[in-house]
Amino acid sequence: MATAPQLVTSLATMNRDVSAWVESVAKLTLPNLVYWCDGSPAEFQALQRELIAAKELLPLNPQSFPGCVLSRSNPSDVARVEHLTYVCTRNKEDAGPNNHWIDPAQAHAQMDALFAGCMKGRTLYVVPYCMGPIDSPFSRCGVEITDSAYVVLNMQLMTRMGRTALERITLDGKFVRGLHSTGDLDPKRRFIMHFPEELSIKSFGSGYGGNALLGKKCHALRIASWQARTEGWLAEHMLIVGIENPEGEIHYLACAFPSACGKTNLAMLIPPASYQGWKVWTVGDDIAWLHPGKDGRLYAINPESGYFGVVPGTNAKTNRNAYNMIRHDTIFTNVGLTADNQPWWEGLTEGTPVTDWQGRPYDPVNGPAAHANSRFTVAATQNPSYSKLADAPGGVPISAIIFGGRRRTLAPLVYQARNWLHGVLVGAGVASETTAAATDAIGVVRRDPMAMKPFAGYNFGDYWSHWIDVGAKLKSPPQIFHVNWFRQNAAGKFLWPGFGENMRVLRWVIDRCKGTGKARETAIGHLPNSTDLDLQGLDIAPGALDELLAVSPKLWRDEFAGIEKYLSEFGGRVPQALKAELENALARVHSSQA
Ligand code: OXD
Ligand code: MN
Repeated sequence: MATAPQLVTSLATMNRDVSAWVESVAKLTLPNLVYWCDGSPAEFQALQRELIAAKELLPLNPQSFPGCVLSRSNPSDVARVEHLTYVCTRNKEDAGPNNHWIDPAQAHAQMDALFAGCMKGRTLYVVPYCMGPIDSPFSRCGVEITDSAYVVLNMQLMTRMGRTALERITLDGKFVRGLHSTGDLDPKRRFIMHFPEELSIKSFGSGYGGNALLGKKCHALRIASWQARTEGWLAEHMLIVGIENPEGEIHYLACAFPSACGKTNLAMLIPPASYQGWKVWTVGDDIAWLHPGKDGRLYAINPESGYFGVVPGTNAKTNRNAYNMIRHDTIFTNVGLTADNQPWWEGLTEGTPVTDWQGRPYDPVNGPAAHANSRFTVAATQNPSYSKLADAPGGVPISAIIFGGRRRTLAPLVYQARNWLHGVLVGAGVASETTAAATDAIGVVRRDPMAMKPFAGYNFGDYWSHWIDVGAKLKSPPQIFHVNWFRQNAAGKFLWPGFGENMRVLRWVIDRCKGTGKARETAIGHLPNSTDLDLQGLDIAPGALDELLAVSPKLWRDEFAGIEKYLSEFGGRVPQALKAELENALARVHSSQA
């Protein structure tokens, strides 16, 4: 482990609550050194140099990837661990069947036993951070204590971190306490525990992104969703993107897709060649905090300041913005290497891997060169499509919410919910084939309401009620849609080209929000006719669009029966209004012939 740069003492006396907590944690974990992070570029550089000297980071080719480094995680620690992630509420029902639960007292005892003495010989880093623009009333702060310098570097890119955050914590008088240690990386001693009633998190035994960068999934989704319910807003697993038309009008969309379904790609999409004068502006690629505004619209901020994106598949054709963005000052985790020390991953069209993500000579019999869940961490400001409003304290007004999933069959390319309540049902019914972002089986369809299955910090029944309540506060609520970029034909070929061409679907979405887009009404909602989508210059197989826009009543009857069964798991916590909406949806699909 690297030794830390010089101790910054001034921060240690800035906030008594934080200092007292740090002291008590140090007493438990027994570190060699306590280091308060100030978030300065000099600090980042010093820590990075130390990790390079300690061979924990490898510098990449300084000509082609200046400022870039490679981290190789322990091979048993490459993804989120949902089966080891808990929400510890006093009442089990409050965590709901959607979360693993342990009694908070027992959870604390179990975690504190793991933390006891775990930082001997290590440095304890104190990482004050702010989720959201530093001057936004919607932002919320936290402090992560960690013994991983890799985590510190990532937190510096992903959050507003250091001195300014600590100043804001002192003004707020409140912060989320996140305690993290990589421990000995033994998967048997790995747990991620959340205590929403106490606004605290304890994470032990993993150094990987979502388990260890506590500002991200643990705070900005699990704890924040709880905070949001008590305070009247929504914390969601959504990208935020602005689409500007040639007349200069911008519509902001918030899109919820399960992990590794292309949120980062959609957030920085490059429109097709025929879309002259259209621009895309990224506000966020993973998380949105949504607040009802005084004007009756819904406003969104991105609580993060960086991207922790999936690397494989990124190339100049699929996502030129991301491809350019990660060519400098980027932390790569678990990618392969070329002979001249450039990062390499599957989907890259140039270069040849000689070393795989575990540092072994590359041999295809061992699997891919880059792990399927290998990641880049990069500051959002490096994104060529970074929105000027990404730092706006009041956020951006949302015209549409778009849910989506990875479905080979059933879900059409796009459809629009009839109203907010129907949209909540569409969101609650989201299902998707699982990906490598978590350590479970891949490719299995599972229910993932609002793409929040791994991230909602409380009972989904209460969560849907809260969604309905937030909608009731909005005079001009966003329109709600569902998309599926992943539909396949009988031969298993994707029917829709995806990536930049998704712009055509977003255009229809925006036209619908403006009241100009045409649609047909079906049993599941409003769908475009093939002539209602802009297909100019699109090369698509004959008949593909008809298949993409088909609604099979038989399959949807089964789907709604599945949703009904799923909702019933939440018993009395499911809002009556949602049950009634489901009954209506079922009745519509039963009486539908087409
Ligand atoms: C992520 C995820 O890392 O959803 O964003 O797993
Ligand atoms: Mn995510």
